[in-house]
Amino acid sequence: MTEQKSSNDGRRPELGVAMVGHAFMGAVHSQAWRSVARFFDVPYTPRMVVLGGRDAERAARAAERMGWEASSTDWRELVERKDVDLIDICTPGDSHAEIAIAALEAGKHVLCEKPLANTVEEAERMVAAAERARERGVYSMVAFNYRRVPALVLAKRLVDEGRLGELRHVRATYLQDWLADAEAPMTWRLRKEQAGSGALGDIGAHIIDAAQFVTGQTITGVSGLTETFVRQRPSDDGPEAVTVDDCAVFMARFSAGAVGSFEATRYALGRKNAMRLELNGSKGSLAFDFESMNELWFHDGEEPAETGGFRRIVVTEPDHPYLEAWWPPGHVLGYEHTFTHEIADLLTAIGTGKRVEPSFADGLRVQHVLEAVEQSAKNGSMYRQV
Ligand code: SOE
Repeated sequence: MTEQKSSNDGRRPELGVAMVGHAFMGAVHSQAWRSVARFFDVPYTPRMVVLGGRDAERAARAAERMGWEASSTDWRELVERKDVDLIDICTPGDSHAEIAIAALEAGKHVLCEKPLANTVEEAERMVAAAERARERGVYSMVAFNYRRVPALVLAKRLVDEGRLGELRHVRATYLQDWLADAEAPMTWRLRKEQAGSGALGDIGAHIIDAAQFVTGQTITGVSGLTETFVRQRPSDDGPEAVTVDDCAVFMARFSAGAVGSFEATRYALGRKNAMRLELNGSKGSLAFDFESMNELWFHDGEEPAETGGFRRIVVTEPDHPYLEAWWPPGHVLGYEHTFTHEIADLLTAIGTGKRVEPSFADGLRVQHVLEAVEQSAKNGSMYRQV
């Protein structure tokens, strides 16, 4: 449990944070650690103690740029530090299990980027460690940040209130195009041993978790296919084989009867970060596109046809989720705000002892779906129970 420390603003104790990894996720998590206590009434003031990275000079530069007090090249040292209470894991998936389990066993809270792990086996070990740690008041969360998009929290609220009636269709796509150029160089995200899978685990994981979160239903079976369009790419040592999927397309059954269609790709030329979700129910429909993340489209099937149709809700009112902490109506939020929201909820959970989601168990549930899609794809899209 985090011992009370002198706070730098006198009002609340500090929580020492160490972050491992300083690429895109490290940068956006750093923005969240810097801003969370200035916009949300959280029980701790985060102290950005140390940033971990593999290369000493690059880690030192990143620490300076992102606002960390120090840097280190040994994550094991961070896990043992007495002035660190929480480990934030922003590394490729092949190190999530080792770092998270060591941190939890050292009594540190853990925030781990998605997907939770590269395999179900690793995720199961992480869940076991998280459950043991939870009994000692040590908390953990997996960073499916799209659960903290105000429009998707509003969507979940409308589903939970029954405004869509019985859900029939879930249509989820995550469309990017950063690999559409066959000459784009090799990256860790294209190596199975580092990333676990390609578009499926990287961005497919997001729409699997978001669909389960908004609908409140879990995926119980899938039938899917994957494809790798560009099978080798330039690397420092010459052409290197791509060992993961470039896209994944699958159908799904949900636990309360809805049927789903999912697509995750890095080749949707012209689509930059189009994470989209549409739900059709017996009484209404919802549609969301992250590229217009402050808007939710709602069709109220109970509205007379004369004035019916999808209407655009601009999700920036003070009583919309999280918005009270930010700007006046119409002054929209961005991608980085969702990370501040998730860290605010994690700090609140640590301070109040309330359960926080998505838990590592939620991350394991996603891992099971990912594995089922890969197994289905390997067996001629044969239907696989999750
Ligand atoms: C992939 O390019 C990626 O960075 C994902 O890894 C993130 O989780 C997503 O939020 C944005 O796209």
